[in-house]
Amino acid sequence: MPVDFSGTWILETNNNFEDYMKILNIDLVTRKVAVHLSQTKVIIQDENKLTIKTLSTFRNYEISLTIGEEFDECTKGLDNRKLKTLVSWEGDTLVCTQKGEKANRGWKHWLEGDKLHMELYCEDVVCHQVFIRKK
Ligand code: VL7
Repeated sequence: MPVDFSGTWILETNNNFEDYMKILNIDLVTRKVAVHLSQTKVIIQDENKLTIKTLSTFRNYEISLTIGEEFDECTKGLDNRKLKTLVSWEGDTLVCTQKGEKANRGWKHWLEGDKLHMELYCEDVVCHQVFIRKK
């Protein structure tokens, strides 16, 4: 039985998000707004299918994918890049690689106790976010 990430998760800490946005060339005005946003993740996991919604009052972003199958991702409303994206399991961690213009780009999700962790990385920058489950 793989880990089930399904649920609604509220952002609690957001370490280094500013540098992650910078490395993606997000403009200053957008960064100033985005860095303070309350973000909510809605994750629906059904066997090898995954939908992840990242919601905020400013922008929303949604992906749907099959674990283990590469797909075309366009980060519309974020940095607007085209990526070849693959999400797979490494033990109980969901690991995503996003091949495109930027090197070493991707993210990871894992659970620790009742918290959802996420690492967002690009080039030499790592952003670490922790979410608590919405009651
Ligand atoms: C997606 C944003 C910074 C632009 C707006 C910020 C709006 C709310 O990739 C992500 O999640 C994965 C794994 O859970 C699933 O797609 C994180 C948010 C990162 C990057 C770009 C700033 C403008 C934040 C959408």
